Amino acid sequence: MPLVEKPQLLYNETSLPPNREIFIKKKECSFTVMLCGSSGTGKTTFCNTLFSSLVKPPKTDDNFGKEHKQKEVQIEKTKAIIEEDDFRLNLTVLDTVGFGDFINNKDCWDVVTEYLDDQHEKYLLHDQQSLRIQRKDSRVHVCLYFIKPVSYGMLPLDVVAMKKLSKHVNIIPVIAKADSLTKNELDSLKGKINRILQAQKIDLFFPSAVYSADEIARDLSQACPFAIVATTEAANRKNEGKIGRTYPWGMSEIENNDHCDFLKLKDLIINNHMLELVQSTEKVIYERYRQEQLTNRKNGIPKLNKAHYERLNEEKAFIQKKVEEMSMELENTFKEREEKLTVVRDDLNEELAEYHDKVRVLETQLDALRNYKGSNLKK
Ligand SMILES: Nc1nc2c(ncn2[C@@H]2O[C@H](COP(=O)(O)OP(=O)(O)O)[C@@H](O)[C@H]2O)c(=O)[nH]1
Ligand SMILES: [Mg+2]
Repeated sequence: MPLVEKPQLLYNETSLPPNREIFIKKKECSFTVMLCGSSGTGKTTFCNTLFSSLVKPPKTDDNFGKEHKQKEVQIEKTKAIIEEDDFRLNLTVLDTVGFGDFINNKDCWDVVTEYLDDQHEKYLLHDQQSLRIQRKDSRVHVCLYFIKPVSYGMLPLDVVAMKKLSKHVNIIPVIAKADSLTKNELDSLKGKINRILQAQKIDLFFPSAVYSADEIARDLSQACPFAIVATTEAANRKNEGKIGRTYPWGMSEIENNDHCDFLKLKDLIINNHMLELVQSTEKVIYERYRQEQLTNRKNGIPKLNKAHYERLNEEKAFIQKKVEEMSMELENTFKEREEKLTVVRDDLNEELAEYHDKVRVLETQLDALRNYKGSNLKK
């Protein structure tokens, strides 16, 4: 797993939470963010833009298309230490490489939900140890789900995957590459996505007014799904103090609320609600996992994961096949025996019929003899 210690700054400032003094007294905190969406939706670019640093290496000609060589979704972990003044953020970024990239994407969220649960499980096991100070926390605090900027809304995969993931992690939907849509298209797409999310009762993360002012929290909630624009090319970044993607006809500014919701999302994740995301993971998501596991599992029995299920299913399929083979074999043996017995029975019946004929002939001969003897005696 790559560790980028003090990654190269993209513009001369970092993006650490300004409310960090309330956040953590020990001048250090760990934050894990997951980026979920298909390749090319701009996950890497957005992550680097959000943390203003080259946290994840952008695609090069060498690693281009490597995600398409894998058979299954892979969770790629990158760690970075971002420091500002006295504060240190231990950042972990998880990329879901290959998610939604296959022809058949059925169950591709399983790898992700399995990973999320595994981290809860590790924490649960550490929680049950006597020395809890040493416990490591690899739980994921937020998952940004990247939706493609297409006018029809969301793919069925997005709906199902978000529904599944929302039970395991704080989920925030984002509309990737918002600069490829006009304002009207973007508004209409947001409306469509919100209607689908509500109809499907997908449980998203919404900021509460406890961590920021009432209106800010409301404004952030209303901006969901967040339309984002991102760039890492230094040349595009500072144009008269503006950061954005430049086009021959103008610039799509990243830090302009009229162009996209990047600043709002940054407010939500870093500036005002990072602590809320961490606490919601602890108090809602982990607590739900803990209760579920401790009520459904006997003490000391490890959690069954996908590999276990697969092994159990394989064993079940093997036994089923064996039983089917044995019953087929038995049926064939019965059939063979039945056929042999029928042949023997038919032979015996034929023999019996022959004997009957012989008896009948003998009886007629006997009758004839008796009649002959009777007529001779009368004479
Ligand atoms: N138009 C536009 N292109 C973007 C944006 N973000 C990223 N890209 C481009 O999309 C391509 C794929 O981005 P990348 O971050 O590697 O996607 P990933 O595969 O999801 O990590 C790159 O060429 C980026 O420059 C955006 O907001 N708008
Ligand atoms: Mg990437």
